[in-house]
Amino acid sequence: MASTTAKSYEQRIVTHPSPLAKRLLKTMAEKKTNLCVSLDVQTKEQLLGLAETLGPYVCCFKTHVDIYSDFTYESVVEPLVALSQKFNFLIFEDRKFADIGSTVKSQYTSGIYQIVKWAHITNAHALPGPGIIDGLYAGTKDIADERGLLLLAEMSSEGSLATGDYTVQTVELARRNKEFTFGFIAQNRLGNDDEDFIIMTPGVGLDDKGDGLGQQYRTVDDAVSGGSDIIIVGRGIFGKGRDPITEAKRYRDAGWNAYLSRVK
Ligand code: 5BU
Repeated sequence: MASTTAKSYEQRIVTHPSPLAKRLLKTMAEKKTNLCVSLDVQTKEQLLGLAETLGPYVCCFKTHVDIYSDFTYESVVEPLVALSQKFNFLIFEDRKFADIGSTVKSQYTSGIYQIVKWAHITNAHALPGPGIIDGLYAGTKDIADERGLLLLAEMSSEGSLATGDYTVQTVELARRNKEFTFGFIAQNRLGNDDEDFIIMTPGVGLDDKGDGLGQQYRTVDDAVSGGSDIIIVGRGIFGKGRDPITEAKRYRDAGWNAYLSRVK
């Protein structure tokens, strides 16, 4: 087993090059959870309701801010940020930026969402090349709080083109700015042991194999033993007929036990 994967979250806090990653690892160690819940719901009432109920069980909530039908900055972002302080979780806007540096800088900082102001973490495709990292990093210039970027190195969906050499080159790109680019959305451990990239993994589900639209689910044990540091779960927790608190505890326990087995 690679030595990074065998290091505890506490050990990794000390040496990690990214201030945001240090904060995330500290949150995980304190709350004993490596669960990130993906809040893919339709309204702000559902979003804030889940954030309030599930706040104690997660290290992080992931949002798609452009899918809430009644979005306003004041009624969505401000209460979500207040909840993140109340329950000590980070916010990850799954924006998947994919344009030239100058454009992504504007998309990150302005418009109605102003993502950089409130999302501790965001992500980007490597497709456009190094300028996308430089542009997003430039967008953090006036922000006092920690900010971090994940590159999409692999995807969970069937037939994804982010494989092989594309994944290898994405890892190479992340090495450009390790204070900001602290890890990957991926299905496997990536990078060298001493680089300690954080791997966040979607496509995790204990009861389903897929969603009929290309999503593919792996078990928690499979993801974490393969090198995932944080499991991302959406419908497995709040899908139809499920009790979100029961399921969040189940995924949190499964994720934490899988992590403990890895660091043993
Ligand atoms: P689900 O309900 O657990 O299937 O939701 C998964 C979430 O993770 C959803 O918000 C996707 O947009 C997101 N996702 C993914 O499923 N697979 C990927 O490779 C990436 C993101 Br990148």
